[in-house]
Amino acid sequence: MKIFKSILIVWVLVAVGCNPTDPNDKKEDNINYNLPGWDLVFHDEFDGESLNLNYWFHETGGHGWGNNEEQDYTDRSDNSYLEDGKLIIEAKLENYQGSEFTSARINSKIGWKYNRIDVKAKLPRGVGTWPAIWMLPDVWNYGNGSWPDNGEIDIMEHVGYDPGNIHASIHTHAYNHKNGTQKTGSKFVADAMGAFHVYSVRWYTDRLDFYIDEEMIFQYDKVDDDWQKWPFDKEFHLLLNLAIGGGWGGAKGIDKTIFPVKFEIDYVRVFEPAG
Ligand SMILES: [Ca+2]
Repeated sequence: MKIFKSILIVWVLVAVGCNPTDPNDKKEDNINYNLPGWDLVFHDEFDGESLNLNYWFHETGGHGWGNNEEQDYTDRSDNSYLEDGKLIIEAKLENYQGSEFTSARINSKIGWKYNRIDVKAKLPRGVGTWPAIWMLPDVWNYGNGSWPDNGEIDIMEHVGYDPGNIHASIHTHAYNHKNGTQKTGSKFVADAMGAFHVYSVRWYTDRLDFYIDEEMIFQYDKVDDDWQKWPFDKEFHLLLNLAIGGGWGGAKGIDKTIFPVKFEIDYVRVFEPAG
């Protein structure tokens, strides 16, 4: 009984002494967030025990997601979990709800605009994989009320049959992949599947700049106020997903020997211009 009381007291002290609201901040003291010209407004270092559902939610289902993708996205811990300070999105070969593969697609609950987003990630390897770090609008008020009229910002896309070629793109009513007119920049990153790199967008009122490890790989300029070319004047939220197959990712088939495969995200950090 005495031991029990001591443990209870220690537990109470620990509980009172810690701020329990954000377990993801426990390694914060070791990180240098100072970036000239930018103020940190949101970050998730993925250091907790499980994904912080105050920040993120899963989209689930296996309907192809507009790209004839072959995975079923689930919210199970089999397909997304935190490990060693990283968010792991793991695609598996398994029969599930009529699909042959499972994976995960995670959205931020928070939207931003005119900001900088840095995502440090290591990509999966293998033919048929299609990981993405990208953004969609919170409000769909232009044109058709849907895609592509309301815009898409692709910070990083990679397809496994073309290893190392990283793409950053925008889609709008005027420029999109349905008619082959999307605007894209690319860079070859030989070890994108073996090492972590920082994929970044810096979104200004008059342009979007895309970076890999501080090197700009693509710039898209606003030429006028026409929403058909520049719907990027409202808040967008972040998506992190690993598709399997699909119109682009599956163009050279799917190598079923690669599974399970992991898309690893070390952190997401969002900044606003300083001052
Ligand atoms: Ca981390």
